[in-house]
Amino acid sequence: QEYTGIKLRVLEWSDAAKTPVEKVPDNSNVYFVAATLRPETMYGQTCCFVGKDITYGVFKVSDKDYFVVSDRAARNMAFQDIFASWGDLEKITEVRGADLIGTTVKAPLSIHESIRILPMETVKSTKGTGVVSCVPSDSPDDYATVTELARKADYYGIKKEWAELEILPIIESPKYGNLIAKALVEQMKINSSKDAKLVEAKEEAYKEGFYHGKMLYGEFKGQPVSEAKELVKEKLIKSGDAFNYAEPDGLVISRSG
Ligand code: ZZB
Repeated sequence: QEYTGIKLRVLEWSDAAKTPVEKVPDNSNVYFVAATLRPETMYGQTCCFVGKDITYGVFKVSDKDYFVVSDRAARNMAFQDIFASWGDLEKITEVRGADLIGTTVKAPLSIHESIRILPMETVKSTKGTGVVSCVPSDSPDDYATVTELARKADYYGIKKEWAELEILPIIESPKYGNLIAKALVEQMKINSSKDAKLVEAKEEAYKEGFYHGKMLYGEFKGQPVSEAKELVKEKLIKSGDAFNYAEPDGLVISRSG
């Protein structure tokens, strides 16, 4: 699987993360790295998800830069020229996902200056980086999760407004209008972030967006999604806000440990 790793820079740590991250030198840049297949949607990021029960490592990338990702992702990255020296990993500290909730980050291209780290129950520790950028306009899983987080903010231990940032229309499709994920979630009567119908909704959102979607926002406004995807990705890589991150398939990973 070929992902784009998006770098979301930490602005302020949550209280619970402050002690574990004391080990990271002052004045460093620390980034949550989200693995995405949809770089063209990054304008619409409203939060960033982690799994509460996943343990994240803070890994040294260079003297100034550190990444927050799962151990598994860091191990893969070590063999892709992402860290300073090939095959070498330097884990500075660890933080549990639950303790990261509420941290604020600056997400590249997002219309929102600052977004929060929030919990998502369906984040898989065995996929990507264990960090997921939330784009509720175009990802049905994300739309279902943010609406649920806002509805049950107390239960999730967050402030309601953290999950209620404006949802920006980024892509228009003839079938579902300018908020594909919202339209699908409503049409398919999905009312939980764990609804099995989300698998089908995601497939449909991918297809509709890619084959029939047109950009409504940003530098490539008016262009088909199938073209804008690569262009936005290149732009993010050029500005240093993203990099390519490839992942061996599940079988290989389970064999090599
Ligand atoms: C932003 C985004 C915007 C995404 C969108 C999708 C969509 P796939 O298709 O199963 O390979 N993701 C990444 N890592 C994880 C994880 N560890 N656990 C759960 N979800 C994860 O999944 C790739 C997509 O799933 C990634 O792309 C990421 O969300 C999420 F508008 O990033 B995406 C129709 C989907 N739209």
